[in-house]
Amino acid sequence: MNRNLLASTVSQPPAVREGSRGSIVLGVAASDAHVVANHLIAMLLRKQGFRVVNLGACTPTEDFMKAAADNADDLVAVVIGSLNGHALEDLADLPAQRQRHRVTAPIVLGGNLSVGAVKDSRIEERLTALGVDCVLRHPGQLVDALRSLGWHDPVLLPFERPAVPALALQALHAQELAHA
Ligand code: B12
Repeated sequence: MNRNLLASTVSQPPAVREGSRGSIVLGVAASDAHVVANHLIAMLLRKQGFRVVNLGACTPTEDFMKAAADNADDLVAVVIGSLNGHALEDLADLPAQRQRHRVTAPIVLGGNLSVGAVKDSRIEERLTALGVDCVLRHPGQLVDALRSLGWHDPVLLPFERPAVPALALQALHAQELAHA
């Protein structure tokens, strides 16, 4: 097979801006004014090496999808927070807007997703039916969730480098020395 043709058929990871693990479009759902968790999550993600496009509170679904389309070249995910309990209503137009702006990146949702002390047990199922790919409880779960959604991390931060390969190499080296 022609080399160029072969290269073009092999799926390539998205181009990533220098010094970044990729872009994340972040914000809070349309009717929701709670900003504290949003600011903390933006800080956390930036510290973890992501480029964050933070749309802030009260962001209509269409704005999330427009920003996703504008940043599609290295987009890792669209991360939406919702605390006031109206996630289902706020994201009702997600299927249409996602299709309209041709967004293929995963949609991650987190926060306090339904109203009242007794939570709607079918909320995750309903949100998934709208096209939400992943529902999380805590922002600390984000990086692992992104990996499980198929994101290929271009950067391994020092504290994330697995210790096992280094130890395995040392053991192999010791074995080689013993047999020398
Ligand atoms: C501060 C506050 C407000 C402030 C917000 C100020 C501002 N600009 O941010 C004001 C006074 C404006 C407000 C208004 C309202 N609020 Co209010 N508010 C709170 C309060 C006291 C704290 C929220 C907060 O900032 N916490 C700090 C952050 C860091 O923690 P957190 O929000 O719990 O987030 C954690 C997780 O949820 C999760 N998380 C959050 N977002 C995301 C996103 C992702 C992607 C992920 C993975 C995880 C995640 O991670 C965080 C860390 O663990 C909570 C009660 C409480 N004690 O939690 C109520 C609360 C959120 N509010 C509530 C309500 C009902 C309202 C109002 C509807 C009240 C009213 N009748 O007007 C309005 C809604 C306004 C609107 N349009 O959204 C309810 C929601 C209930 C529900 N969902 O069933 C709560 C829980 C109070 C309650 N017990 O009833 N509120």
